[in-house]
Amino acid sequence: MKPNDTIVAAATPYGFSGIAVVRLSGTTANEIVKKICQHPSSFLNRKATKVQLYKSNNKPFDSALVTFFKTPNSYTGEDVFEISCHGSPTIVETIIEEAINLGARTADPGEFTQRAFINGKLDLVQAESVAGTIHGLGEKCSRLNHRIISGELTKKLELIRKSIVDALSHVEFELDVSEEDILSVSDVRILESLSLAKNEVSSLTKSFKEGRLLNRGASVVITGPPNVGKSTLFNKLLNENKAIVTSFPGTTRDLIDASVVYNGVSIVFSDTAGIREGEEEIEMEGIRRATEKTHKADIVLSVFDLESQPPQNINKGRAVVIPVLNKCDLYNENQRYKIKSKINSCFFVSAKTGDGIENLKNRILKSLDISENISDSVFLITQRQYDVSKRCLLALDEAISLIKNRPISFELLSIEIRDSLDAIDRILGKTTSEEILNNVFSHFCVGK
Ligand SMILES: Nc1nc2c(ncn2[C@@H]2O[C@H](COP(=O)(O)OP(=O)(O)O)[C@@H](O)[C@H]2O)c(=O)[nH]1
Ligand SMILES: [Mg+2]
Repeated sequence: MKPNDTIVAAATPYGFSGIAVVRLSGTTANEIVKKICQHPSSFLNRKATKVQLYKSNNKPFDSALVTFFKTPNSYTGEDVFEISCHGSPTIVETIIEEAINLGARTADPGEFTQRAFINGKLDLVQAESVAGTIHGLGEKCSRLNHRIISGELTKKLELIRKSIVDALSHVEFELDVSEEDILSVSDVRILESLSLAKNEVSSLTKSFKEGRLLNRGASVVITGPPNVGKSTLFNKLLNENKAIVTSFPGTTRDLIDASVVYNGVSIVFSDTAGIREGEEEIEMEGIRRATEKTHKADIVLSVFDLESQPPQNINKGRAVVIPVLNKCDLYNENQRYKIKSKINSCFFVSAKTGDGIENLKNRILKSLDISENISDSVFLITQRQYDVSKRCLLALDEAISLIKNRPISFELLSIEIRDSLDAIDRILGKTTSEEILNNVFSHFCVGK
């Protein structure tokens, strides 16, 4: 159902800045902004107008620029106003307060984009990429989300949809006329269209591994016994002194996360409490969190030194484990050679001098297996897209095996094909439930 009220929110983050932008969208936005600006005439579409902002007691409180986007050619599809005021939290709050007094209400997270979706300005994969663009880090992430917002994933999904609809129309035809068990021309067409769709959906489903890494950043967890230099390595990899380093075992008790962009890819490093047994409660909680984080990581750097035990079987979930011998500035060739003969894949670094760090960074990037040239590929980027595309693939697989069996049950075939079609429509948000839609938009920030 189309909303008929007017929403207002700050489009820029809270704080002191050169300018801040307050955005309004809805049927009464025009009236509200005219009153706040005491602007008698209508605002010109897509033109910036210099105005004074007034409180309801007629006292001016700031000068601003108002830009008007007339329905339907606006972000939300409704009348939209962007008020660019001075970047002070008080001024932003006053504008929002005045707008509310004049009948607007504060927008929920993602509500502007939700309205854009309801009004058909973008589909659900495009909306998800709006969130990806804002929250993502790294050039590759921005470029991927930009391609999706521009409609490249949508185009791909529409082509798959077309193949499935083509197969379905032949099945419906066969349902009416076919009485033979021989392979008709139509059956060949059905199989061709379904196989085409299956190949495309299959490669999209596979693309999620890379899409997720690009969109959310890769998680690299640094783990190992206390005092082997995990925090020193963490700081070195980030190029800043974020974690506390001391010579006392058990210094790091909580998880510390920090992001860095390597080669256009965002990587979230986590420094963890060293794993050891029987320590006090706070440290034990740190160790529990470290273990949990390791299970969800993409890569685990399992750090040790010659004083500690080399890494044993780490319970690592899906992660790639890279054993890292730290403090190499203290060890000679012979000592390193001994380790290498035991753990072939071991990396030698000195977090203190920086030796081996570049190699380790390259190894991390290589383990993530992100293609060098992704400039024209589109990937699935959210778990939701991935789950639904797996369901689509399953239905297409079923349909293809049905058509290879004789006699063909066109009724069953039709059900499977409709399921796959429904999955495509769900990815695009054409038939997605209210609950899932709300969940998608609730992850946005307010004002987007
Ligand atoms: N010689 C040497 N000392 C290091 C190196 N990395 C860390 N250390 C020292 O080892 C001690 C423990 O370091 P820390 O990073 O707190 O270890 P964590 O407990 O594993 O986080 C500190 O005294 C560090 O200065 C290294 O590469 N070489
Ligand atoms: Mg530490």
